[in-house]
Amino acid sequence: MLKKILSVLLVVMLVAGLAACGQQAQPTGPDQSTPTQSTPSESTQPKKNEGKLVVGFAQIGQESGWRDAETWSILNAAEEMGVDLKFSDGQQKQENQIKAIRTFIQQGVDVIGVAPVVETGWETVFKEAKEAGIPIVLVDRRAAVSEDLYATFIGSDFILEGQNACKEMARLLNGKGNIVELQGTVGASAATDRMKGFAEELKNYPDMKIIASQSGDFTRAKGKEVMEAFLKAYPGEIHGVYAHNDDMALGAIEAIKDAGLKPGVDIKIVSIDGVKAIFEAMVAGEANVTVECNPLLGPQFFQVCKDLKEGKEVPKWVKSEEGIYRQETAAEDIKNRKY
Ligand code: GZL
Repeated sequence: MLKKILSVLLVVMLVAGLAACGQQAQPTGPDQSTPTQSTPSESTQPKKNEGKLVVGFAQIGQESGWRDAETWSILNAAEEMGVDLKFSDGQQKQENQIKAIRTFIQQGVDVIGVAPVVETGWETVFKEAKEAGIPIVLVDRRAAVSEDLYATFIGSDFILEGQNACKEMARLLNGKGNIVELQGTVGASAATDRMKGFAEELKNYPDMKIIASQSGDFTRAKGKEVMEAFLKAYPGEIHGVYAHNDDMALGAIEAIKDAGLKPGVDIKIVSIDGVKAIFEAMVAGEANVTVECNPLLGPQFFQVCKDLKEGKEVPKWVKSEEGIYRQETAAEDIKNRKY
């Protein structure tokens, strides 16, 4: 539903020619509110950004419910905190994000935020931002650049998320069984480190093993497609699914049901994010665990931007605090979920 509203809004805004750089997104929030934001074109660029904080944000795209929640949080926080936000939707392409960053540099924003779709390929454009005296803030994903090219990383400990997912899978399988892994976008820090963390922890369970791994690109559709292939390749041999995000797990659940099996029972499902749809699946008994990855980073992001504009020191990593949610308490937990 959120996706449908988002796409309609996107079309409306594109027709209205509001695209400043890349596509603009205006999703409604978890409470279905639609935060508005000014995306002034070049001509209205503030001279020296007196007083008002002017921030450019190069978002990845709209690939998952988690991403939509993060976008909503950033748009909503900009409105609540009086930030002049220039927002670009990269449609999951690095070249669009790089283009947007160059536009923000020309516009003379105070701070540039980016959620790097992949870890590599940022050196040149980050150096351009540094030469222009504009700090870069990494939001929710890391970039493989030297520390002097970004002010801070605001996001989760993906290795810990992978370790926790493995511990939960071991609890569900009593430490014994075959697991298939649905990996996130190839080259994305969230995928690389969630894979690393799970594999590290797996060494403690000699009777549990990953029999197949493949990228589902963090999307529900690809997650279903990959799971269909796994079920054909390993009939009756799969005991658990480890998905790097809930959207791919939801796709896998569809595939398992289409194959006449019971997800959450015949095949245990452990994923990461904590979006509402996975809580609904857990309430229905079709998923077992979600390891939370907090997308509501808007307020933290703009507080860091304000601190940077005022010349304050910021830590190199602003870590998100997150929990682990299980089927047993999902009916209660779902009442308090914000996204
Ligand atoms: C994590 C974020 C990941 C989510 C996915 O910080 O980058 O990207 O886990 C999203 O749902 O697509």
